[in-house]
Amino acid sequence: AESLPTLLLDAIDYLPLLYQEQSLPESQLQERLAEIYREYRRSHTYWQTEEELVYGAKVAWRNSTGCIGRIFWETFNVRDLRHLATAEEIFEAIVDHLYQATNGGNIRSTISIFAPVAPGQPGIRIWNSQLIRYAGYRQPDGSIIGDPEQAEFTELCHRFGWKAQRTPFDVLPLVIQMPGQRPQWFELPKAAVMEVPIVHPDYEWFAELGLKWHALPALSNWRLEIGGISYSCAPFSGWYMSTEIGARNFGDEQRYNLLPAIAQRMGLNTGSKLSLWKDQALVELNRAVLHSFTACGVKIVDHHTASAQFMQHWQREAEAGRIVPADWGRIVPPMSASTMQVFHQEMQEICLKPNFFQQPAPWK
Ligand code: NRG
Repeated sequence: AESLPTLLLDAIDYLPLLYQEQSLPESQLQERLAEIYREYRRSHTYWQTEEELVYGAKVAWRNSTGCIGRIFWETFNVRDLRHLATAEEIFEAIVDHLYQATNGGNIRSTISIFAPVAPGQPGIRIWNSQLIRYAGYRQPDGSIIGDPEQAEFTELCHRFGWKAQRTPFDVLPLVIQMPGQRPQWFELPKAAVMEVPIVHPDYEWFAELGLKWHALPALSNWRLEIGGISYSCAPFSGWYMSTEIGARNFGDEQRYNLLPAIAQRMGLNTGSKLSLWKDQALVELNRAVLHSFTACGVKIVDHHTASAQFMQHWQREAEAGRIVPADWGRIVPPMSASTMQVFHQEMQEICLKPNFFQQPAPWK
């Protein structure tokens, strides 16, 4: 027998999963597969139904081994935007995504899915790694103002003609590239980007550090794959776990690197590693993030609650007869690890589909 192309094999994998988990009639499954096969012979691809798309996005989240928040996978708000044809239209839909998903602070997990990759062509791409990110500016002396993680992308934006303010928290423009065209950049409207000024519940001086962070984590460079079809432009967002900001974005030496400044203001003995000044500063920084988001009415989860929710998800999935594929190193939060149940849980990193996959940077 002739071997089937990967796209069809993946469709033959996904469709029965959809029909079984959603209790759709078996007779219709055979009919749909036959239809997909005929369409494939004509066009080397097939157009998914809205039902196939929506459930596929939810299962892709469920299969994301690095995500601790997967208990909410069924509540994913999936926006079918496959009909949009220009960068301008996509930009407007993304601004709309920001408003809908932020929802005045009561964040709703949301994904916006744009047209799939056509056979033999490049797909639509958003060049930003996240819809909202702060610029990083390399100084002549080698130091960086802003987020060092964004220094390379910030330089690209400059070359496109973007004019920067050079504060530590300048929101980067959105860069959208349609297949076979040059990338276009757009400034996000201020009102669409909710931000939280960081203050501390006990330390008044904390506000003087002038820190803030955006409310919405919105990943924009992953490829969504459902039933063999690739969506190279499918930005999605949920809400933050506090350590993402307090431990990593603010604490990492290669990011905002704030622990030394905070320890100094706290009067800790930074001259001795065994004073555990970094650990103490880390706790206060994370308390500040949780306090500030909560005070502003912006949804956020602490790492202890997230861990408990993940274990509950683990149990629920077991009851449904499924395992939870998981990457231990990405699930276990970056502080106080052993105080959480996830630390003591053995995990299996298995790649199931539908899923989100990394794709090469479009400028490389
Ligand atoms: N650590 C990154 C965001 C990664 C995804 N995290 C989420 N996703 N919470 C950061 O910006 O700090 N989400 O879809 O909610």
